[in-house]
Amino acid sequence: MEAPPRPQLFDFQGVLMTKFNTDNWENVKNFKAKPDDIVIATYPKSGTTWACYLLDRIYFGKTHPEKETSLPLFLRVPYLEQSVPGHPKGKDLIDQLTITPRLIKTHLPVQFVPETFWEQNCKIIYVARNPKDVAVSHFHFSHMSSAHPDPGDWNGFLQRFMQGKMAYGAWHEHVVGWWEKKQTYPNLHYIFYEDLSENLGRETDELCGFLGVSLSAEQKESIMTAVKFDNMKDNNLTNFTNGPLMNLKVSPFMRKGKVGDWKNHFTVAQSQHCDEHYKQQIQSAGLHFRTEL
Ligand code: PPS
Repeated sequence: MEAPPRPQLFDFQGVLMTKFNTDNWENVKNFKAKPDDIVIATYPKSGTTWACYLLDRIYFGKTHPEKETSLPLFLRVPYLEQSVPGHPKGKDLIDQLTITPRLIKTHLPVQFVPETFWEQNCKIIYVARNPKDVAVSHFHFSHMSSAHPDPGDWNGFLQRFMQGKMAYGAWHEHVVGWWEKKQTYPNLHYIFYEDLSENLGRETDELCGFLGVSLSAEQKESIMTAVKFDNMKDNNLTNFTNGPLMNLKVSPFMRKGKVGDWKNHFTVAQSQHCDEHYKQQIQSAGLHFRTEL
């Protein structure tokens, strides 16, 4: 089937979205969570897939090896609000899952999360990444994925990114909204991509503490190997081979996987402008992002 044309952004209840994430809204809004569902929430391009695979390996590395050899990660950890013509809807994929816990991916800003997840007190893992690397990753992704409007040139893209003219709205509103939610919702574990990059073992231990899971040394070792960038890049079940609306020949999904790749794209002026732009909003929320390790 031919890919549908690139979508437009439109104002959806005060946030810019595309129809590929809102067309199934009534069903998403009325979704019925189970108390042991686990949600992985992020602003796009912040390490979602990495966290999804980490969770998948923590829960199913030993007990469901057959899933590993047959189903790609995007079917094992469905994308709740995804609704793309010719592809199964995320919500329906979740309903078809027979495993426990169900792992659910979303990019929704916190105010759009279906009530059911709060009512069921579900565990939620939020991954945040610094805005410069997110912008670069998003720029390349928007070239290869027709799920987003055409990115145009880098400078224009960066300006629109800083203005919040992206699907799911402004980066800073997303990371701050979820950060504020964490202050009142204890079942939310907030992780930084940069911390995962710096020390995956330490972050996995903290994550397992939050989840109430204990791993043997052998299990942990095998998970650490599986979720390494190079291994996920070579793994057709995690590298989005046959991912919806993607052309991996334009740019691989598993592109660089680094902290600081922004230095290869930003001019000095763009970098200063970006730092200034986000400083106020982020600092006043008590958040801090590292842009290099
Ligand atoms: S999406 O489309 O929003 O779900 O994308 P998302 O998975 O959030 O982000 C994609 C970026 O994450 C990088 N990535 C990783 N980095 C380090 N280690 C591992 N294992 C890993 N897996 C994915 C991926 O390469 C994208 O970042 P860039 O900077 O483009 O390489």
